[in-house]
Amino acid sequence: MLLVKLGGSILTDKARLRTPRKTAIARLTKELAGLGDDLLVVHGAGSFGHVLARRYALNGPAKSTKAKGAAVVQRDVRTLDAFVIDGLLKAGLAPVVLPPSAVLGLDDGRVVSFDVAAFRDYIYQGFTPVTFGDVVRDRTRGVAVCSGDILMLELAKAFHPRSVVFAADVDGLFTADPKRTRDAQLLLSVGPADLAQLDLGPAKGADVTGGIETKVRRMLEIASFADETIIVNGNVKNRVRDALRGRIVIGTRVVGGH
Ligand code: IP8
Repeated sequence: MLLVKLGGSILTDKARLRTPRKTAIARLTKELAGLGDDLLVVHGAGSFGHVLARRYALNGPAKSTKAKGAAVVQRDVRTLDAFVIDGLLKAGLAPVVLPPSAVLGLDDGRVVSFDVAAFRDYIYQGFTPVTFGDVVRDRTRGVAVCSGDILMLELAKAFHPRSVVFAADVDGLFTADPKRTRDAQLLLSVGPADLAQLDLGPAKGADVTGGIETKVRRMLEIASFADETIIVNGNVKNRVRDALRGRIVIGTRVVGGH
């Protein structure tokens, strides 16, 4: 089993509301065809999710007014998902959409239900399940934002993938933000003990689903359920494909406490 997350920053222009990067989506979806193993695809929300989720305070406390904002963001992330599905169909795969709003429930941000059988059954039938960052029901908050990273963790726990690949818009994890610090060094591997080396300060314009620290901690947990976990640059042609094929590529290997 292979598990990939296509980050929202490569699929969309994160600074412009609802702006897909269509060429990148077409190329990346093509890279996911012909891998010779079952595949689960997760993608981020990018500017189809984060901008309005913040504006409508969808991660905040329960309020009767949240439903309308949530419905808009749910529609928007499905719009982005449709571009991904289109690409996967053109690449010759049989994608099936399993939206978190339908298959996952939270309680104060923690997963309390997840319909893993839907994923298992579709895989068995030869489909490629696709899911994404979404707005879902939450027992405490009414509704809440659910990052695609949460789906990555649930799927890793359930399927113990051979390979997990995170496609980012940089080469991997760095000692500092590579977009702001010129001498930031790429980390070839990161484990729980390396957290202290990272400059985990609040990133500018951090996602509504948390900053880099939350993401790295979750990746370490995901890595503990997989044989190999790597963060690679999805903007570089064939890097995601090669990483999923098990080739040695530039990136940061994530080593969880097995
Ligand atoms: O981009 C965020 O998912 P992510 C989901 O995978 C929304 O963190 C709706 C902002």
